[in-house]
Amino acid sequence: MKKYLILAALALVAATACTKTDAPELSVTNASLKVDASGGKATFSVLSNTDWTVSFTKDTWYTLSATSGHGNGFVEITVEPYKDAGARSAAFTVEAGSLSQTVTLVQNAPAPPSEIASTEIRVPAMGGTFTADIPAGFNVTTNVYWPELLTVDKVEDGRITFTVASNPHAEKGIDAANHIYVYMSDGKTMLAQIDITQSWRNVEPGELLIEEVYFTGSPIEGSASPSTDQYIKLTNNSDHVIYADGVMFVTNYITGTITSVGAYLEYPELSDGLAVNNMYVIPGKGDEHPVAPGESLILALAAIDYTASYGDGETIIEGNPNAIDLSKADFEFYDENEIYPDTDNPDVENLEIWFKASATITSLHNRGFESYAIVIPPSGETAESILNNRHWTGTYYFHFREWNFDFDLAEEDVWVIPGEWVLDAVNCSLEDSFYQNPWPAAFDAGWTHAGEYDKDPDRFGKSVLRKSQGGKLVDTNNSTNDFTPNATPSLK
Ligand SMILES: [Ca+2]
Ligand SMILES: [Ca+2]
Ligand SMILES: [Ca+2]
Repeated sequence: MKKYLILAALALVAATACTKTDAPELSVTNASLKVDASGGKATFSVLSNTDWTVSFTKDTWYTLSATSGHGNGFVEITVEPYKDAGARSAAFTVEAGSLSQTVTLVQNAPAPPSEIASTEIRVPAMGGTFTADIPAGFNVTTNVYWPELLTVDKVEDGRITFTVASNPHAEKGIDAANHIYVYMSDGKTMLAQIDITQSWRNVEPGELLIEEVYFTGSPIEGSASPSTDQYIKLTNNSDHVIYADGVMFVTNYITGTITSVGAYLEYPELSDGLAVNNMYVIPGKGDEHPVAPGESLILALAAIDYTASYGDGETIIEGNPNAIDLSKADFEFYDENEIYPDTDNPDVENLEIWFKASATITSLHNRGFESYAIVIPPSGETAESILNNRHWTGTYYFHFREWNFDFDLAEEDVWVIPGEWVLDAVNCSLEDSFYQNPWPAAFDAGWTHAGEYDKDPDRFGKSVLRKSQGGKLVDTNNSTNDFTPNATPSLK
C-alpha cells in the first residue's frame, strides 16, 4: 500500500519537475522512519533531478536496498529484530551535489509483557542443571537471590539454563528457596521471576513406588511350604532419573489382622506417621543408585537363583522350577546371624539394616498380614537418631477371647516414621482377618491381598502387583483400587 502511495507521489513530482530549471534539486519523503522491535522494512523516497548518494554509519541491524541513484527513487531499509531495552536509532544523509537531507530511523525496544512471568520449579536436594522458560524476544540480564547456591549457565531466547548446588539444609529435612530474577538489558525492567524450591530429599512422594510385593513364595511340588523367593519391586514412576540412595523399606508394627485364635491388638491413635519395626535402607551417598524413568529396583529377601539347587554341603535345597531367579536382584536383605546363617550373594549389594524385628532372618509374612512402605529420612538421620528419638510411647491393648491385657509400648520395638518422610505405602490384609489398616488412610486408604482367606494354600505363586495405565503406574493412595491382588509375579 505504502509503495503505491509513493509511486503516486513520484508521478506527481515527475509531472512538475520538467517545468523546473536544471539546478540540483533534492528532497525526501518519510524522513522520520519508525520500526517496531520485531524488525521489518521501512522506505523513504528521494526526489531529485540528478545523481544522489546515501551516506551512513554501517551497522549490523539494518541494510539499505540502494545507496545511490539518479533522479527520483526510493530506498528500502531492512531492519533486524531488536531485543534490548531502550530504542535505537540511525541517521542517513542523502546528498545531491551541495544539497543534503537527513533521514532518521528509530527502532522501538520490545514491549515487556503486561505481567511479570512467574515460574515455580522444584528441584531435588542433590541439585543439578535445570532449564526454565522465560519470555522470548528479549536480551536479558539475570540476578540470583542466593548466588552462592545457583549459577546461571546459559541464556537463550526464551530459555534459561542454571545449575543448583546441593541443599545446605537437607540434613535437617528443610527445603531451601532461591530465586532468579530476569530483567531486560537495562537491568531494571523485570520480565520474569523463577522461584526455585529445593527439596530436602532426592525422591518425592509418588516418584518411586512399590510396584509389587511377592511375599507368598513360589509353590514347591509335593510340599506345603513354598520357596522363599520373596522380593519387593520399586519402580520410578516419574519422568526423570531419580536416585534411590537412602530410601528405606519398612514394615508395619500395628497389626492389621485378627489372628485365627481371635487375638488382636488395639493401639492408640497415630494420625500422621507410620509405626514400624523393620527398617532396611538402600545404601549410597545420594548419587550412587540412579533409576531411569520406568525402571525398577528389585529388593530380594535373598538374592538366590531359586530355580537351581543352593546351600552348603550339609543342607542343599533343590532347585524349584516354579520359583524365581533372584540372583540378579539389585539389593538383598542380609542378616548376620550365627545360629541361622543368612545367604549373602557377593554380587548383590546388601541393604543397610537400621532395625530388624526378627531375632533370626528377616522374611516377609507369607500369609499376607504385613503392610509395606518406602520412606526417605532426611540425610542427617541415622539408625541411632531414629532409634533414640522416635520411639512410640503409649499403651496398646491385647484382646484375646474374653481376656484383655494392656502393654506399655515403651518396651516394644516400635518407632514412628513421620508422615512427611513417606514416599509410598501399601496395606495388605485378608477378607476374613481384616481388623484395621496399619497405615493411615492419608498414605493408603485401601488394602490388597494374595490369597482369599488366611492360610489359603492357593496364595503361593501370587503377588500383589500395581496396575498401570497409559504407561504409568496407578497411584491414588488406595491399594484396593491401585493393585491387582493374586497377580502373577512380574519376574516369572
Ligand atoms: Ca536374606
Ligand atoms: Ca550380598
Ligand atoms: Ca502412593
